[in-house]
Amino acid sequence: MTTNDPEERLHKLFNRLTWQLLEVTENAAIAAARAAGQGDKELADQAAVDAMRTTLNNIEGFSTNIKIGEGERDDAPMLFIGEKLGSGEMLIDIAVDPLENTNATANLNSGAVCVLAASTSGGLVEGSDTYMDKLCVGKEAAGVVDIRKTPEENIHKLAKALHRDDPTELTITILDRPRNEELIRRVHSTGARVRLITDGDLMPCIFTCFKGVGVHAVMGIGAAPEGVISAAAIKLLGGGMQAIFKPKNDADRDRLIKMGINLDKVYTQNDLAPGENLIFCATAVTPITTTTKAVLEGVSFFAGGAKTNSLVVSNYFMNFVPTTHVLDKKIFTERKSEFRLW
Ligand code: VTB
Repeated sequence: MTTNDPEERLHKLFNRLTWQLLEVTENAAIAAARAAGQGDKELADQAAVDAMRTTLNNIEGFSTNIKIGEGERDDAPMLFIGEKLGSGEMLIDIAVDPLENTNATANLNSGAVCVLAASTSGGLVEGSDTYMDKLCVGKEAAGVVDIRKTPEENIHKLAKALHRDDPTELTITILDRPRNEELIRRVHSTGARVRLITDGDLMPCIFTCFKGVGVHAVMGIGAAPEGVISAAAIKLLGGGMQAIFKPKNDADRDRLIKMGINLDKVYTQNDLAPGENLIFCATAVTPITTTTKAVLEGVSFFAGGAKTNSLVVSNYFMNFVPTTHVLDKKIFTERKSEFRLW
């Protein structure tokens, strides 16, 4: 059925694109999971990058422009900024982290995810693979906290916004890095509970938008590509993000300025992901957990196939999506009777 209503047409196109992009992160997660547990993070990263590139190249109806890609910072395999994939008519911008948390993948620990955000052209901020100071909170605290204020002040404001008498029931996720040490100390001083993570601040940023998962805020300096990707999801989910770009050296500073980044500005989710139509897809490679929950199960293989679990959010759709992939039809058909849903 065709329609001439532009809004309805866009809705239909974006619904189709959402499922197509889900396939991109699903395929990347399956590829990364196969290469996982070898103690080799590059191997898993390369597998995810290759799967993403192939799937993006084959998307029908769209071509994609990589606006922000991960990997420059640590010379890892990557989808390059400016890389164009596919040959469809409609141009889509993509911010991508083919494999977020390669360390966890290498040793089959929890917290690894294949993730991307997409928008109609111009809807995602272009930025080099640099650092970013982040403050992410859910809806109630979105207009209340201020990244320019002290951590102590923000924690107390957060507690009040979440109707807690004091901060001891709050859980604040922070990347365990020397650059965040001072912040960690100051958050501890408020009595708030700190969840220190070794890698992977992207999904916790998004979980601040969900109730009941024990992620009340993410604070501290992490990577910028992850920041832009999480901004898209936070905008779609109605949470609040504040971010300041933190160049790693003078050359990086110059490059960011040339790209139009204002280093004094506090960027919100709306600045980082200004697009009106956005899509976010994340497929877990290994389980994605918070302090209280396993939010997404990782990839599991069975004879003839694999199961994946994803979080998909767009202007028109939001859900956790479990998928069973038949990868070898012959084996799957022969062994179907043994197949279990979990
Ligand atoms: C984080 C985290 C990533 O990089 O952004 C972190 O989310 C920050 O960079 O999983 P450094 O490791 O350079 O401090 C990762 O840990 C890896 O990209």
